[in-house]
Amino acid sequence: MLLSATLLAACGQSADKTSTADSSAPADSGKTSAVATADTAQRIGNPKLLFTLGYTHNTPDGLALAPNGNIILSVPNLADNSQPASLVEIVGDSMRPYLSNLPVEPSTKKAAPMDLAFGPDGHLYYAENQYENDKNYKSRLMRVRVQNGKPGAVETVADGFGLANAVLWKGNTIYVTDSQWDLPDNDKGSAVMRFALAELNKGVVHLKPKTMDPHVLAFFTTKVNETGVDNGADGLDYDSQGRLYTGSFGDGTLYRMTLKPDGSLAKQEVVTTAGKQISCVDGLIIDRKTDKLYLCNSRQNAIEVVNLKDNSVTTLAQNGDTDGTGGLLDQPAEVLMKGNRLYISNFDKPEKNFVNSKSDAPHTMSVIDLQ
Ligand SMILES: [Ca+2]
Ligand SMILES: [Ca+2]
Ligand SMILES: [Ca+2]
Repeated sequence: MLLSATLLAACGQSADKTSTADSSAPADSGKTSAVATADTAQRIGNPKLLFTLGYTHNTPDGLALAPNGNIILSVPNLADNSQPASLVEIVGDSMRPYLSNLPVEPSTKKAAPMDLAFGPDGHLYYAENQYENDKNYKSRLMRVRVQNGKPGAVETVADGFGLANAVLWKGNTIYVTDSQWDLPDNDKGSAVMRFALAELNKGVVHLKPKTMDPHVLAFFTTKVNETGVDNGADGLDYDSQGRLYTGSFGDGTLYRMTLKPDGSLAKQEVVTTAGKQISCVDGLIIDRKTDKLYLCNSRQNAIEVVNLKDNSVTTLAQNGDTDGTGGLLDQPAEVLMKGNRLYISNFDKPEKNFVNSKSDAPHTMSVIDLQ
């Protein structure tokens, strides 16, 4: 029912635009663009407000399901990093502090936690994005030691990332996207890295920037468009067959990676989607019961659903420029599914030519209850 309604809404949008163009602005009819602007974006779906965060938590991002059923949210505060970054815990419809004294990177003096996930060892791992503080490979993969359900010491397990972004555990391997992994002859690079838990337990792994480091599983090149953003591989998850998916933040390309039994890369391919062209991929999650991939289209204030059985795209929710009041999407960055509920963090830190025009209060978390 929900998808039917979405399709009908999408059809209605096209019909309206066509008739408007025919009657009053024929010269513009060719500009019925794939990229919605603030003025033309149609309201689709019904995201609801979960809660608002104060200015001390101005940029919510990563989401991880904890073993006890609560959700851990990272707050890198990149929109206003005069406020320290932290991790908070979502309990029911409210939040409470989880870990507030994250270790800063020694040279930037900032912490910047992005995506996060609990490992098979029970500890919590988070990617760190120092790229906006220093582009010289200062980002890290961090581990929060968890004992009796409580967060304890935080330690570096790998460093030398350009912009560590999403993390994903699958068995005893952690996969990490680096949205800015460049090579000497390619400054539009990004990568999916992989690390075995056993290796992380031997000591800090030091990546070798601007090389095809042995931890690089797959490498990508961003096609820079009118946003000027060259960030590549971003969100990360795997489907019911164990195939990995990531998407490019800068150009919206969705990629599938098939692994060999030994974990090395067998095949890397572009997922050619049917229907809507996706212009930007931020955080994503796959419901492995249905093999539907839910992704944040940060640029268009939208949550898209890709049915991996036929690669069709439908828009679950979308709205124009907003401050996020009432739970409207305000540059969604990450999605997490728990039961039938989709949790959405609103990053609200726009780039050029994004529907979202400015970072503004309220700072918000949204939810969509799936049917
Ligand atoms: Ca770059
Ligand atoms: Ca806002
Ligand atoms: Ca906004």
